[in-house]
Amino acid sequence: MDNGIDDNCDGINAYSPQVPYLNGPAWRIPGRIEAEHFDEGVQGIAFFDLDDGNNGGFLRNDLYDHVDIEKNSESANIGWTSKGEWLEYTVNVTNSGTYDINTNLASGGSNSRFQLFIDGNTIGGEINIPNTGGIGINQISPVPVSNIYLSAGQHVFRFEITKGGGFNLFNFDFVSRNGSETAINTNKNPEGTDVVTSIFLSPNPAKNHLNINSNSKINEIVLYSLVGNLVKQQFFKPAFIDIFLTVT
Ligand SMILES: [Ca+2]
Ligand SMILES: [Ca+2]
Ligand SMILES: [Ca+2]
Ligand SMILES: [Ca+2]
Repeated sequence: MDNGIDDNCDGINAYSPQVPYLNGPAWRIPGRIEAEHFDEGVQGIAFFDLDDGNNGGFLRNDLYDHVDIEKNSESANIGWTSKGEWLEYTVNVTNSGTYDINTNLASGGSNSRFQLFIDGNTIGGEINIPNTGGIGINQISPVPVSNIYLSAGQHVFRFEITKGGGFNLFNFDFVSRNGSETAINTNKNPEGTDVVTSIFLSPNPAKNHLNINSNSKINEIVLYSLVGNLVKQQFFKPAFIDIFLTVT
């Protein structure tokens, strides 16, 4: 007889669902996802890390948090990376279309590989990680996976290390190849509070000059061309700014 009670539930190992970081909204695509803002959940559900505890001791330090996160001079990154480890991010693709995914990482060697997934399906092939000159924040380089079709709506994006390790992982940029658009992103800083950013670009699209203004502090601008090539990356002292960029 079905009494409505699951006999297998002992009431101790509470089911921990996979939800976006800090129970917030899914990360918007196109846009940037910080690597350390992987989903809430437990080992094997939202992430997999090979050793117990957070070796970097930053940001996420509950008993069940095993991913290794370290503070850096700008925000935070995943460190102590190894083959077999993976991270998942619940994302919301605003428009169906073709995207480039730049994985921004820093590596002192060239013996590592990663694979990206959407909803458990591989996207692109396994990608070789180049030697970017070291694992520091000044040695970050984008590793592209290009021309990926993503359908609109909510999905789970996964980054998985399939060979090697020892690199530092900073963030992912999802760049639409369907045209430039004004980005409005809600991000969270390492302390978990919301940073709402509205970016206004004019003209849009731009050819030689681009005006950028924002309603919150900006410390980095990354510009891509309509075909997804990196045009310019510039760091600023965090400030409320109006920027006039000359793109050559
Ligand atoms: Ca999962
Ligand atoms: Ca760990
Ligand atoms: Ca690790
Ligand atoms: Ca980061």
